[in-house]
Amino acid sequence: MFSNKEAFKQAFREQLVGRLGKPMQEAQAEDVYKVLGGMIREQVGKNWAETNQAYKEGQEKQVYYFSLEFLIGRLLGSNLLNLGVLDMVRQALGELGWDLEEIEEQETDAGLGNGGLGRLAACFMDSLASLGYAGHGCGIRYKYGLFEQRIVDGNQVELPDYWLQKGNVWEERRPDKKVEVQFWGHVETREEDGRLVFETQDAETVWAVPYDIPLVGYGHAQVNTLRIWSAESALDPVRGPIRGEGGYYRFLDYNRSVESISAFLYPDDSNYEGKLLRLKQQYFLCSAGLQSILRTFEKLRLPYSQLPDKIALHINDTHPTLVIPELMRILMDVKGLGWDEAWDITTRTVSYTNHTILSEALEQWPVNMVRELLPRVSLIIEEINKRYCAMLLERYPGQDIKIGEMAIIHGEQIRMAHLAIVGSYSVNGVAALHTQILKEREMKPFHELYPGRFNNKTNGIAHRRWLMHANPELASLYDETIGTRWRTRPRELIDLLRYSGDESFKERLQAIKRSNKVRLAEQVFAKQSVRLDTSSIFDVQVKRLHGYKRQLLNILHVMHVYNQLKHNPSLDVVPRTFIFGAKAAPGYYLAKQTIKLINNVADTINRDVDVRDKLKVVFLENYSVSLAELIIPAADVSEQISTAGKEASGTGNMKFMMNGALTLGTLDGANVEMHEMVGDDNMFIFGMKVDQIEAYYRDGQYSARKTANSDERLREVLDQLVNDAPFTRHEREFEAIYQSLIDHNDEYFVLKDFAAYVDTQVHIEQVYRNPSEWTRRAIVNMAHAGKFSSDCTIQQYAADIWNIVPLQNDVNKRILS
Ligand code: 26V
Repeated sequence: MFSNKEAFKQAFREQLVGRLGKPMQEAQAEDVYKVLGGMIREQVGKNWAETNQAYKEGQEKQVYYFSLEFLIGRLLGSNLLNLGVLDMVRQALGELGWDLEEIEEQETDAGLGNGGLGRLAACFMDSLASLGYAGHGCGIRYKYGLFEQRIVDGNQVELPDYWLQKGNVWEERRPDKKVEVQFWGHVETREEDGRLVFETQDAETVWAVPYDIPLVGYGHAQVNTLRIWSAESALDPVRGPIRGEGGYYRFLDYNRSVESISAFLYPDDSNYEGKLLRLKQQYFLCSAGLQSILRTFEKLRLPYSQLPDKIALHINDTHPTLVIPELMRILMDVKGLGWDEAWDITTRTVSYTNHTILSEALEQWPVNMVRELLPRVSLIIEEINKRYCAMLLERYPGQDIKIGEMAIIHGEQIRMAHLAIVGSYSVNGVAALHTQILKEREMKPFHELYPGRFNNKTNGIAHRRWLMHANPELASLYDETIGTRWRTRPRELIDLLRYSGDESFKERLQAIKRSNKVRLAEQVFAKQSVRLDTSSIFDVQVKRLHGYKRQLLNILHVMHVYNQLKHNPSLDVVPRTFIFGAKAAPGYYLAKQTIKLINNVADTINRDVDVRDKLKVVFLENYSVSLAELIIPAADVSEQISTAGKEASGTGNMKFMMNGALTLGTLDGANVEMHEMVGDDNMFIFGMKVDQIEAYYRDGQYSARKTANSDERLREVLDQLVNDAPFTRHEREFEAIYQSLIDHNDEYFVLKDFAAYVDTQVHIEQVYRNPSEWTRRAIVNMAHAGKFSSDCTIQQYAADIWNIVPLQNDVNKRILS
């Protein structure tokens, strides 16, 4: 049906009419979306079934990526692209009077993630499938994804994101594959044939029901699976325990409480809270995922000692760390293996990625909570800790403090990162600098104990979504200029370097940037009634709102630019548009205040006719994957300005680079590697380095107040946070921000880096005045961005961690046959 355009049109018409039960002319965009999605889904189905059949034979080692988050966004466009029918379908629909972009917009984003960590998981799924690896995702089918953000009077208001309201054409519910997950109860032990047997009594059992989403690769026939789990009550309404008077209502109440396990995604990605429901979610995912994986493995009829040869289990941060004790439990209690053998298998199967060193985000679960909710798993964790500490004691006799620091259980808390390190064979950081900090500081004693276990895998992004799909004009220009091989070998983008002096190529790039800016400006006007000047510099910071990401530094600079223009109206500046997009955790007061500040500043500036042609500020509501796809291709300047040492990698930085924006950044996360590739000339680096920051944290010599007092520009903007003009709507409105900077001594060195930031912004303006030079720098960046394709990252995970190879060609052929 997709072999040629006419056949597609024919099939499409038939299906649309069949679905509508009325003439085609009456179809709405949503109908078209549903029909098209259904057709794609059906087309994929055959290859999916064949792939699963091939995998069942057990030749390929399977990777399972466990993650509490998969921020996949929309699938229609990327599926069309990966199936190689995007252009044909766009044309066909056009001939039928439909605009594909409008159809794509009918799809609700699957926002099952907070930010970088969840989006990375989604990019990895794309690369695994596109490179022909047998790699799958294992997650939770949250009924509500990350909240929808509304801005009301400048404040963030959170609305539930009921993304499934209009149905989900991609998923397949698989009730036949459901498994039981147990909570609560108590453990009884008895001896059987000289072995200790553990049994959990009076546990509460819930159903985990999987929904499968096909993962289509680009240029590969095989289709992998993202399996997301939903919690359902296992109570029998007829024979179950809840009967009698009021029984029906209690039955419904109970069902709802079970369903709450997969009801929503926790929206705080930077602050750990020991919430029981979150622990339930984590165990639910680990137990359900493992059971289904082991069921598949058992069909191979191999001994469990071969599990590590056939299966790799990867945990995305510590959130799914319970995979480790849960695998131990199943191997021992269900499969009858002894401790040593189970431990050997587990630690040869599990690998772990660390995504943050922010101490406030490190997970620790109260021993008591785990003991009650997961009594058997808790015994296993205690045993792991006991054996591990005994080993430490042997190795470090008399060093009790060190052993306490390294223990898994300490002060009645289970430190999940320690459990993840001890129970896995590989621990990786997500950028070179981050890994170095892990090895030399944060996890130093572990690195000394297990030197071979630590490694770096710098993050990457799916260039198919972030370049080919988000910026099709740019992608076509590349095809024309260097051929199409970069689409599957992104490092070949390096060939663009040859055109860095080619003026006609530069002009075409500039035209594409302009048209992307126009596209964004149209949307901004439609949604927020703000008119953007598309010849101004689009200076963009889009990412979660957090103190360490320093949106505050950005907005203080904007305030300063405004002040300058007010003091000196004839000042010759390059017109600028500052664009923000960010969601704040609902309980993070300072982050929400920062959003309010940005909106106040935007309001004041955008209304002021004095600066009308020079300055605009917009805060884009509800930043999401699909909004990112619109914003990033339109950016000139990419703001990556975290306090050095705090941003593990960043992935937005890579998306902007790939779309030809120049980075204004600190030497943090993957910025460091970008800088190594493109050099000082092609990036705007400023601010303190990790070592300097470290030194200040150590010796306590930093005085924010002194820094503020010695800089008139800072005094002025700080004053404007609390005085009643021009950005505040009432006196002391931003007192809390002021206090965080002055009274609490500016934890993230916003004031310390202010001067350097301002200078660098001036430098940016100078370079922008020379379009040819600006574009030359953009080309250098785009040419080097191929290294940041997640294809490269996944190849390294495959070779160094998972020990897998791509599907053999004959399997591919069979799938196609
Ligand atoms: C942490 C927590 C803490 C407990 C409550 C729920 C929750 C949910 C998510 C997270 C994740 C925080 C870690 C994270 O997102 N790290 C980001 O990972 C990106 C991908 O590796 C990386 O590029 C960013 O620099 C890093 O901040």
